[in-house]
Amino acid sequence: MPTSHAAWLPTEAWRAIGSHRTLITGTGPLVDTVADEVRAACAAHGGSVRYGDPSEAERYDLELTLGAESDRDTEGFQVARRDGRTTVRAATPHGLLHGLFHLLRLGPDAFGGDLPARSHRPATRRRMLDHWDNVDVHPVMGQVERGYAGGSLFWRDGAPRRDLARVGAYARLLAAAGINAVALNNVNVHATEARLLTDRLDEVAGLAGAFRRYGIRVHLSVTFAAPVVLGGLPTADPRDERVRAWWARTTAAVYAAVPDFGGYVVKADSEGQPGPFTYGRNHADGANLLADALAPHGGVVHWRAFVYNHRQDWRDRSTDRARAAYDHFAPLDGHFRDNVILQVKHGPIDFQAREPVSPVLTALPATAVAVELQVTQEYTGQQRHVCYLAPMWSELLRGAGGPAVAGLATAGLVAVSNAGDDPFWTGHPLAQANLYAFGRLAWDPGLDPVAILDEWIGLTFPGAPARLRQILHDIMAGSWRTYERYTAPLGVGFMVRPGQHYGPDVDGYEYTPWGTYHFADREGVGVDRTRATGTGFTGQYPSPWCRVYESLDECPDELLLFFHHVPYGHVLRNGSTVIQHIYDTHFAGAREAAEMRRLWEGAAGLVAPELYDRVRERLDEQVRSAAEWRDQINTYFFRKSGVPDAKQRRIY
Ligand code: GCW
Repeated sequence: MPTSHAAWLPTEAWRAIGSHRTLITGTGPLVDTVADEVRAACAAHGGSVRYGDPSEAERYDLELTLGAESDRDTEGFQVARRDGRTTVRAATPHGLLHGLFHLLRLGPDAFGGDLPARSHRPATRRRMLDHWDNVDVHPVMGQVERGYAGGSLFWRDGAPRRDLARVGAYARLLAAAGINAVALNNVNVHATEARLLTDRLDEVAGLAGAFRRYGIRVHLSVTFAAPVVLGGLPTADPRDERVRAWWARTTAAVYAAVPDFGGYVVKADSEGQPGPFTYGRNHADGANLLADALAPHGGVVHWRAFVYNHRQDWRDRSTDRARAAYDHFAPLDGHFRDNVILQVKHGPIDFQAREPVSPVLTALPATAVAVELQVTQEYTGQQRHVCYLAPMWSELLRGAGGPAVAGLATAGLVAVSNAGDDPFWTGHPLAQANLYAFGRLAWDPGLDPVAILDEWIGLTFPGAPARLRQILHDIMAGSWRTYERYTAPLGVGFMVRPGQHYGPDVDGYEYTPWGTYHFADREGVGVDRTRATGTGFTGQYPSPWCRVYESLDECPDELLLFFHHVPYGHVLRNGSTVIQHIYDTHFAGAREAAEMRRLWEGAAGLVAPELYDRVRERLDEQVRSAAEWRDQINTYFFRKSGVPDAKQRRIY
């Protein structure tokens, strides 16, 4: 395997820590990890480290101390600097590790003027990445479903990869971003992958060892049909005693092999995966079955709420995919065990560049909820386009134009990973920032996404001239908005090539069973989801959002076509008509993509040539693709509406 890029942990980023004298007190495997990190930093930058009792004669610039904070169950830590000495105190080894990475982010500021004592702790307990990695190469989806960064870090062609060093390096990057849980395999669990739970458990144990060194617990995606396909039982009915006993036994064996195992992830009754509906049971019955097996060991089940009819008749206007999660799960609130975490995609459809917040999140006060984001850029340019997603996530978390997700994700944040065996980890080198930013926002949803970007730039390109930092900032900060401008307009979504989900195909999904339609005709476009005349989806929101989204006057422009079918001449809140807005944003978006490429030329000679070339090559594709999007979308709507562009630009 080629050596991989250092991402946000290059040796140079450790200069401040590595050039001072550090004392580490505490014991345990994770404290050893902390000590190893500081030792490596000192070896590179000339500092010194003492691990254990302080020596009388020495004076330390930095003290990392375990066991001096009262709050024993968090991963928190406290940082202060006084009288020329920086101190990090934590009650748990996990806290100490996070404290070390906090100092790394501070850089020289960790050793400058006084810092008043400040406590830090994560907003949520579980900050998790889901891998959609397959063990076997799937005939359609490949080694990693929706993976745009090469192969899997864990498996190749049906066999485990032996390179645990690379997994260890990955774990280290994740820990430095604040992530503490990883689900190893795809939620679509095929035949070989199902066996990770039983006879291939040693592979899980091996990976768990590599992640454990950085305080990360592993989880496994399992198939609901496991008692049948692995256990040879005639049924997987959650009420059947044999099934319950099988799960209890199998789970005990998992914990015998991996004592700190995190739990299961389940996609049930969804896109062809088996589930409790087969047995006339509901999703609380299904989730509780696994929860009961995990409970004695302290494990959790992440039960996905991505349940909808993917065999819908496009002629049927009464079925609305957006309603599905709420319709299935809101009635079950209060019926789940404490160790069930309902894992809900942030939007009601499927990781589009713009969606409202999923209303089911607001309807589960008695259920532990995790919100699922997609770091892998399935619908946002597949890591061929620069699309820095943290501003979108931050809007969702803070509640700009919708309910604030941060307060609803009571049990954590989960995201689909964008990493693979690519030398840059993420295919597009700049897509590393999405992985980093997800971890940082999961730790603290209140962080400013642009500040996170600058932090990532600072760590990844330490010592870079200000000019390079500015170029990266200018290319990336607004790139999600740019992507939104040249793709599907005003929240309507899904105008992508079916199956692969890359590039424009306006009617690609329009007459399919997938429930993702835009209903454009010669008069107008958009999905009427109102209570008054549409599918009634707006009624799933609590006040004030049920009113805001229902009302043409109040609905945010960005979401207009998600909630309403309007004539092309409809005037937006921003003063433009819908059709003119489509033209204007598409010309602007494609122009901005070209501007990104122009800006990148200024980075020549300022970054490693391989990185420069990789980014340039992808920007070429982004510029091409953005122009294609612009022309197909504009032409389509011009032909449908017959309304010319007020600025008379070229439309085909
Ligand atoms: O967005 C869709 C993807 C599928 C994926 C599914 C899911 C893993 O196209 O590839 O399957 O979502 O989230 O389960």
